[in-house]
Amino acid sequence: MLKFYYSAAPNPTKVALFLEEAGLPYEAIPVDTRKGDQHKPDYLAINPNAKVPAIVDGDAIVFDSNAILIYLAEKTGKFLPEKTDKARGELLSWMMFVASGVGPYSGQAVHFRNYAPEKLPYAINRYVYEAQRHFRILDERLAKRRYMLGDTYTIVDMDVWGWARLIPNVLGEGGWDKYKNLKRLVDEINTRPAAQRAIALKDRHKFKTEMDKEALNAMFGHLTEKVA
Ligand SMILES: N[C@@H](CCC(=O)N[C@@H](CS)C(=O)NCC(=O)O)C(=O)O
Repeated sequence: MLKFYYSAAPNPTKVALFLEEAGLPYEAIPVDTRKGDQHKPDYLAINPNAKVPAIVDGDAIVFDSNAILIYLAEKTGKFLPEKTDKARGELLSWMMFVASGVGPYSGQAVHFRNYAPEKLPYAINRYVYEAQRHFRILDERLAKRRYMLGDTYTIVDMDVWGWARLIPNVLGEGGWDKYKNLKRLVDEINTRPAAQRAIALKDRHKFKTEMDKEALNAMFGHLTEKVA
């Protein structure tokens, strides 16, 4: 059975959404990143980047949420747009936009707003600005179509949902104010039973919730190693 290495964080949750939507049987294996499970040799053999999610599907190992979504969609033939060059171009472009923009900038905005030991106005402004800019581009696209690629619900919508559903955590209070179209998509996906099962998956295992010294050191290697 497909093994799904996960935590309650946004990137694993979008993969959980796909698995639930597609009805694929899977074994959910917790990786408690606040306890440092991501750095254990057994897990590093699956994902050398020491992050979740990852999957093991027979002899295929896939890490990075965006790669996993593309892999699973192509393997099952589900949640893909029509088979045209135009649609494939849009699919890949928006998947990479989320992978290289929405995810990293949202993650850094959360980091500098909530976890950095010093409140650095320059860093907070840069990452919140960039996160906002990326969400605005998604919102503008969704002003003209129901889903990211048109009339069909695809992995791009799942990818977008992963971080967009956490906009208040990323941007702070009032975070949703400027993104009505994006909110419409997130609200619609939230009502899907598969999304509710994906969000509830974390309750199957007891993950550490405290962000104490052990958790900070496990997740933020730079705290214990000065390189610059
Ligand atoms: N590009 C990767 C990013 C993965 C990532 O940053 N995962 C976070 C959870 S959302 C994680 O594992 N954090 C624990 C850590 O950094 O130690 C993806 O999309 O899967």
